[in-house]
Amino acid sequence: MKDAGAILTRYEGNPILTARDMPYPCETVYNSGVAKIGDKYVLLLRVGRHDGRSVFGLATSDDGFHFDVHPEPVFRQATEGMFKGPEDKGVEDARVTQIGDTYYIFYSCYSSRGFQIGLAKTKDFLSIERVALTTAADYRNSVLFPEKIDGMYVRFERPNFTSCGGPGIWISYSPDLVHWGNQQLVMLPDKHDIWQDHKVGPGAPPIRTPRGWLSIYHATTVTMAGQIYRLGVAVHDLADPRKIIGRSHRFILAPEALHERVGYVGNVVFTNGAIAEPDGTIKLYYGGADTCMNVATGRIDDLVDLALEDGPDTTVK
Ligand code: BMA
Repeated sequence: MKDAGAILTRYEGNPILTARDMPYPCETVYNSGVAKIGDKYVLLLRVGRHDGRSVFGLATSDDGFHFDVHPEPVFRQATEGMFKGPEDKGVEDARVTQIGDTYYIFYSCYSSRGFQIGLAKTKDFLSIERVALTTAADYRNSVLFPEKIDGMYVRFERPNFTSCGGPGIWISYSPDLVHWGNQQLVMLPDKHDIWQDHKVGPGAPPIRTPRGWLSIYHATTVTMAGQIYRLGVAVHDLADPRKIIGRSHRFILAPEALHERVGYVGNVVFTNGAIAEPDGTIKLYYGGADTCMNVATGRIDDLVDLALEDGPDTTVK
């Protein structure tokens, strides 16, 4: 069993994208959704512009490490219709799940009323179509499972409210991706683990493994210098992902490099997606200090081993 801190290896060329690499003016580029179209790696970038709002940019790569950035943003706040009000302060933190040849994107619609989760879809990331507002305010993020379970689409979601034991991960189900119901709490901050005692939320969309759904999630604790964002791992039952059959008491990634510790929001590593490769490795993409994009690699089996070693989660009774 590898030490938790040795499971992921940071790419030596990090950060892979910064504002200086962008072909249009921006302050930050981070928290990107990820996908593969054929052999091409795709990042749907969260790009912070000089009005403080975020838009989505696009970057593509042949190797997953060196990215070319599309000359213009590909998705901006809505200027008409149902999404206009909810996206008044921009669009943030895309999470991408491929089902068939369609890529579904859950993203945060940000306004003075808080956050709602929007659903959009695309086949090429150049033309992205809005589908639905899938929550009321105030929900920060959602990740869609890549397949139906018992005939229903499934997602993890994180409401912003702090009742029910703290900001935690919930599950919900949908027959059509638009209407979501049967919400249930599945994971809470663990009061015994300092690094994840304040907030937990979904990170990368779940990855199917023979031993369960691998969930890489974000977790925080509060310090005198604000919250520290780290990444943790859990494994959920394949047939019923409400059951967490393993959750590690140790984190797999913490702010360490200077560009992860210093930036727009310091001491943050935050993931919106990972690519599971056919050889059993993973490329985990993550924002550093809400300012730049990074990637780390590891073995899926090592992450699953780590989560299962500490046994089932007991934070939700
Ligand atoms: C979360 C989200 C993320 C951000 C993180 C750290 O609540 O807003 O987009 O990376 O805070 O600031």
